[in-house]
Amino acid sequence: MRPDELLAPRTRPRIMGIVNVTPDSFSDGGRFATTDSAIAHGRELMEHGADILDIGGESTRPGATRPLVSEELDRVVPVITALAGEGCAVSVDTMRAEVAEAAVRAGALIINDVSGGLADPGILGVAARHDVIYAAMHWRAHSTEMQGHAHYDGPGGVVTAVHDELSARLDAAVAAGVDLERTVIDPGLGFAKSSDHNWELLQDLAALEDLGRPILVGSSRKSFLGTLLGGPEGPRPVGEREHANVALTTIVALQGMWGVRVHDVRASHDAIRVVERFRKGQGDD
Ligand code: PMM
Repeated sequence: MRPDELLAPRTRPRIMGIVNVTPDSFSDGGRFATTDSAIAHGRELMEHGADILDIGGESTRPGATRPLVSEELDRVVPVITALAGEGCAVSVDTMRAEVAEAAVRAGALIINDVSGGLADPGILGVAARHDVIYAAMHWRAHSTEMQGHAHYDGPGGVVTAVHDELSARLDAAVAAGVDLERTVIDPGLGFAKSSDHNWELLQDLAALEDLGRPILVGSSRKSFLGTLLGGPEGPRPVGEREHANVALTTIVALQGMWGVRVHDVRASHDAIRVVERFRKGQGDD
């Protein structure tokens, strides 16, 4: 698979299946922490309909402490080597230039940088030097402090701020030599955002379209779904948010977005098939 094929227009969103090789991810922490279990999980997600496997070795859950670079490399590189070697389209979820470089050498086709180049600007140079896609997410600060940055007081609120800050990240990427045609943008649900901010962004994803780039959305198992579904006893637990996420996949697919980043690939794949069939109109099968 070439990067161009991953970006080519298509009638349904790409499914990016999440493979977190971390002991402490908020949603699946520890379950796929070993190389072998992560590879097996990646294969299973491909069978369930994933188009891309997003492999990450750093948890970005609120308050998480960062792993050493060497730890992150040890977690992701063997998994990427194995899965890319089997022909899977692999994305690396990292904010670090050194990890991105090693991941691309191991076969990753996408650098998924949740910081949009803010955490380690050298990552933009890595994307520029290699023939890969650079996915820039909206981000303001590392996990330990990000919720203190959830303020969007300017005109247009969170949607305008995310639009303008992503636009600036694309400018920075291009200035570093990244081909704009090889970029993807992501509103960064849950990153320096309150629940209401996430809903406002979901309601107005189309506002990001004038940046002219494919849009990736990651809502899977995030706490704003737990808040929505929770009751007096507290938020709905992480493992019981999937049905709500499938509803969001449906909404995102109906809006014609480029991709969804999800844990339960089969569930979102089913939703996307429903949207595709629904759109075909009567008379087709
Ligand atoms: N969310 C998480 C991690 N990486 N990458 C992109 N592009 N978009 C996201 O929304 C995103 C991401 C955090 O979720 P996880 O801990 O369940 O992987």
